[in-house]
Amino acid sequence: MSYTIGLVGKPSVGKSTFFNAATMNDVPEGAYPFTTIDPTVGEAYVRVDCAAPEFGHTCTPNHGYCADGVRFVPAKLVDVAGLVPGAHEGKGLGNQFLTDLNEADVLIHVVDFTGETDLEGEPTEGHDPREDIDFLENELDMWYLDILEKGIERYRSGYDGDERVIEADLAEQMSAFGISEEALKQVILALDLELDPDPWSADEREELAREIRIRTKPMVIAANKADTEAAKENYAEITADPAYEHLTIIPVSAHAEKALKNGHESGVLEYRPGDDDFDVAAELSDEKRAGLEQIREFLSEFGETGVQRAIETALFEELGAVAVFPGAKKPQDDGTFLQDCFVFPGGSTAEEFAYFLHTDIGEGFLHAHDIRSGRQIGADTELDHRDVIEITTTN
Ligand SMILES: Nc1nc2c(ncn2[C@@H]2O[C@H](COP(=O)(O)OP(=O)(O)O)[C@@H](O)[C@H]2O)c(=O)[nH]1
Ligand SMILES: [Mg+2]
Repeated sequence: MSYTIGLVGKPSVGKSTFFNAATMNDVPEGAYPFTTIDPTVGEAYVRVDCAAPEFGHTCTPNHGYCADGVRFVPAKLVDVAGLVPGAHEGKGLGNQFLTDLNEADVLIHVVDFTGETDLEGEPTEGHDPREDIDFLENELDMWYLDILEKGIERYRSGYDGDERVIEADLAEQMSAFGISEEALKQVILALDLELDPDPWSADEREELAREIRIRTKPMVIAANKADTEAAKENYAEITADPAYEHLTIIPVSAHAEKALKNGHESGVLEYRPGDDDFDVAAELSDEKRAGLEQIREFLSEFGETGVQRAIETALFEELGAVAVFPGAKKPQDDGTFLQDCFVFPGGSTAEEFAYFLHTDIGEGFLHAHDIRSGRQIGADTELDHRDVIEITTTN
């Protein structure tokens, strides 16, 4: 299992640029956990400080790669094109769009913060990026509402005399969103609604759809093209707007990330994705040098291009995932060490981790060891980010 991150946004905001930048990499051939011929599906990475140096060894990753003590752990990235007004009604690429969205555990909404593309992605001036943010949220909410209404119909068309339970019918109808009956019940009650849809007004149904959407499709906003003055101004204004406080907005220059990765690949410079600086390794024309200096300024202002940060915020902050290394203290006889690093739901226990690794390991679970402290831990112990865990089984 691996998480899927969906890149969404109207046309011309920089989704493809972001996607290409994020999925270009240093990975040795054969080290991909998933290969695909679909050009809109690729392998991006989250950075995790490697645990191997703490044990005085070098890791040998099965997937992704390690660069100077930083593990780049794979995560699936999908370029979900086709967001147009009315996508939830099947307009544009409508249905494919919704299928792709369904599969995404978390979204990165790429927004053109320059205000120089309108809602259809055509050139304009002075467009407010807040409209794009609202637009996507509304589009998702309408999609959820459609399904919610179907769940209410399901409830109403149940046999007379048969005891209907609204949260059960909604959970069934919304199974693709992975929300449990209990969680649904809590959302309904938190909105002060009765556990019976008959008295729910149209506004209340919309509000409920929105709450369910917020819980099941977490998202971050990539404030793209932040390398331009217009985008910087909008970024400052929108992040100060209390109406947008509920969102995590990350300044991004997909362009800069792409340029640095291209430069790295062609040997012109040395750059590790997500770093706040790079080294120029070749003689360059004045023009190229000036371009790179602009990128350097961007990095010093924002700390990084934002591509890595957007991906990592999506998984670690919005989804609350953690990365754990299964492993032993020492390299194996064949020299391999800390080959794996898995990203999975935060709050998972040692036993759940065992099941995550393999059903046999889960079923045979005896106990586990926290390799760093040397302490034995029980089945119910919740694992922390960057734990190194060795599992002992009965078989
Ligand atoms: N200034 C600036 N332009 C960008 C950036 N990312 C993408 N663009 C430009 O925005 C336009 C649309 O980019 P593209 O990736 O094709 O957008 P998509 O339609 O959302 O996939 C292109 O002209 C890109 O060069 C960025 O970070 N900064
Ligand atoms: Mg594109």
